[in-house]
Amino acid sequence: MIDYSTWRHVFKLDPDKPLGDGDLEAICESGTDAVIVGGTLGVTYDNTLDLMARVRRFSVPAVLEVSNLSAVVPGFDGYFIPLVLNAGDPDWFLAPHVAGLTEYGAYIHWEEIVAEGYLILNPAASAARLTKARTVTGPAEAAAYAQAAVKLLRLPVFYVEYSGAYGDPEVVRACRAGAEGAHVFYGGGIRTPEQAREMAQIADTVVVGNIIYEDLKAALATVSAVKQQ
Ligand code: 1GP
Repeated sequence: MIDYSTWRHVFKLDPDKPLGDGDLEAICESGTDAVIVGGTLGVTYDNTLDLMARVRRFSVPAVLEVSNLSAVVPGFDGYFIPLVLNAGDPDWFLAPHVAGLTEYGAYIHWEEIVAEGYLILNPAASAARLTKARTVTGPAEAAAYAQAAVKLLRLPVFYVEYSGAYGDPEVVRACRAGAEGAHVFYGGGIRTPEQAREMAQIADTVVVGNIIYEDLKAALATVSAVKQQ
């Protein structure tokens, strides 16, 4: 069973984006608590397998955030399964999950699976466009989504997803309050130690993604910012 309860900082690596061996080593040996492999576009079995094999050379825990049924690669420590709570296209809420279970349901090691209530808050993010994510009107509605995920659906994880944009701390705080009892991940637009620290004061775990590919040094600086809190 993957234990994410103590994670404060994780890096999210996109199988579709190139990363040299030296940079990958720096990420995996940075002191981060885990590496999440995941992306929205261009994720394939081959590029996911390749990245997993490379991450596996290091001792950092590695999980796959499943976004594409054809790219479910065995060998990760765990599998995060997003349920996009504000998907405007209902097919994105549960249809892919049912399709996957129809095919592979008998082979799944359930102790490796973690369901995430996923709230997409940046309308410009690829995942928002793909799922036709509904606009969240403000903190009150964000809190309601969190309550729906945690209190109604009893999901163990709530993921506040601002992918590509730095989030509104008020909204994240509302999610934190609504998701009481669940583990809250925050991801989106973290580029500085200050931003990492700010979101780490609200969420249980902060996720750092894009900046890895733009400014590795800045990405690495987020680790100690979160850990020194
Ligand atoms: C993306 O939440 C992660 O799924 C991290 O977001 O890439 O904007 O850092 P960024």
